[in-house]
Amino acid sequence: MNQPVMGGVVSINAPTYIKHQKLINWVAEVAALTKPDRIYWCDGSQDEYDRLCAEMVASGTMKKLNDAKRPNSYLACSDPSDVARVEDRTFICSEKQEDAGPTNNWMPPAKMRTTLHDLFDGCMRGRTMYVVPFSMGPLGSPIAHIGVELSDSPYVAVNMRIMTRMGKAVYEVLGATGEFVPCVHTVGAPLAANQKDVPWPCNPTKYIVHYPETREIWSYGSGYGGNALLGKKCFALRIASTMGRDQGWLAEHMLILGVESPEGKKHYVAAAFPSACGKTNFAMLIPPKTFEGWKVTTIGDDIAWIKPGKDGRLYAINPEAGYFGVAPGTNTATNSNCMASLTANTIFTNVALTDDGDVWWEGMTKQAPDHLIDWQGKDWTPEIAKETGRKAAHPNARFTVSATQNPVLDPAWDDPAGVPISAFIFGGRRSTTVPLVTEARNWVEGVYMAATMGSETTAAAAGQQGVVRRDPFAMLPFMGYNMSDYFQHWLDMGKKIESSGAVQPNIYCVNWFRTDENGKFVWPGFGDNMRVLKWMLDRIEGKANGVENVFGTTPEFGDLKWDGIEFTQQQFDRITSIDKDAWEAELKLHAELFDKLKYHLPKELEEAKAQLEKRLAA
Ligand code: SAT
Ligand code: MN
Repeated sequence: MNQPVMGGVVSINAPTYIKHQKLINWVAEVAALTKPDRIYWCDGSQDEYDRLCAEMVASGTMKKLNDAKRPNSYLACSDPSDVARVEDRTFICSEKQEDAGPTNNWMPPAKMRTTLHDLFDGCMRGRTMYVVPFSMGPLGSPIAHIGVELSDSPYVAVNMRIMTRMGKAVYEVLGATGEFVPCVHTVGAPLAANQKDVPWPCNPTKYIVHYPETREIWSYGSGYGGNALLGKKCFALRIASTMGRDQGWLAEHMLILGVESPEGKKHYVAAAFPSACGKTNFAMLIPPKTFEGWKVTTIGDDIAWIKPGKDGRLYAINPEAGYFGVAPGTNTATNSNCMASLTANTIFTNVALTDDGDVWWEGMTKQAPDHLIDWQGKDWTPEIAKETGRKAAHPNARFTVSATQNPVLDPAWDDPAGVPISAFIFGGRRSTTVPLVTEARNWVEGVYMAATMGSETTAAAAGQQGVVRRDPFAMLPFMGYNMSDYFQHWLDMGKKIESSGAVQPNIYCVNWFRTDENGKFVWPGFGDNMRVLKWMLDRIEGKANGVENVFGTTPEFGDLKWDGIEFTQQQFDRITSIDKDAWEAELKLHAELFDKLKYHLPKELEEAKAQLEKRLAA
């Protein structure tokens, strides 16, 4: 279906199975602006995936890994300047600035449209425009929503096939008049006649733009992850959060996991952590051996869409169909389910290549191979690393893999009805101050905890790493509207559940990341997080004790199950102690945040803060 240029105007030639004239017109309009050489309509088939990958191998964008080692898998290495989301280039262009709020970059839509019009004019010259139809959520589910991404990156097309339900069947759901979110993406690197392409085209100028009112996404200049796979953060969080505000549901930066006790009692919990804080590991957790009979299963590892059910409870689906997870640090000890998922049919981005055509990243094995080609294509040896500190894999190197390869995928992961949520967990990366686990005494206190969450920044976003920033609900980079209105939306959801007579999910705040005087993590994390999870579930079931303190309810040492680990009361105190001075300083930061968010800031949260301060001073 590759169509040649005809008289300078590309032939649209939509497949006859597409009945949606508005969609076809929109594709024609974008093609007229961006001026690709060809339009290719993706059908989502395996054949097509294999063909596009083979083309990218031929063009140098990807390397095929050794089939004997890792069948049907590829390595793509990006331009060194295009390795993470670009938050300072991400815009929410609502009509009114206060609707984007103080945490988002904003520009009036009309002004942004003019800027983008100039940038997109001819931006796909010399390239193919891929039409990528996708469903976020099970095809045809009442909770799912459809998007169509037009992109000049074949890397985007194949990644979207793994990350979403992508292909021809989407057009059946759309019919002649169905709604879809239009997403336009370009790497911003048009090719002149006979100009040779580079392996990873991109542009130093970047724009990741959302128009919440018209529900459109325009992305310019990057081929990487959340900047380019527009179903993910752009649609499933930024645009979906505004849809959720308008329609009474939640789009959250949360993993969803199922936990089953030895007695066969099952709960689902949703947990929000900032990018690169271990959501994928938590979602695939393997309980310690001594937790015989406990089972953890995955619904999703990054995003949750949560809607009230007829019974008043909250039901969650994973809108995605794959995982775009952080590779470095992943190994058979930290996440053996993940390692098992990655044995085949995986796209790796920015990891290192071994001499026998496999992949490697820091932390994959105790001992690094003697020689590698690093993510920038340079020779790498442990000696070179020692001397220069150069990493073999980029710290934000990723894998893209289908959820169906996860050995602990929950049987309900694809259930259009979703799963009922018993608890919400909010966690940041904090080397000090925040204790291991705290249960909110009520919904408002829980919303306060989530709203004031702080976290040390990671490599998932361009910019300085390791500095504490407020990251409310782990949604700071992903909010599609005013953060204070979002807090209000959460408070309203709580009231709605309460008035329906259903039990509200418990809310917990956790911190796996407190360090000792040598900067080493005190809590072992990973599988041992099961100990905290079990306490939460026992609390929900009314079977576990805790003590009330200034912030909420916390377990004492004896309230957690310690079989199979040497962890002392002293170590426990280290990660649960509350340092009054540190908390006074912390509350000042909450005050700073609230001052920034004062427009529409819910009174209940100010009251929650005042009560906290009173208790802390007592
Ligand atoms: O680059 S992504 O946004 O897809 C990953 C992340 O930052 O969570
Ligand atoms: Mn994420």
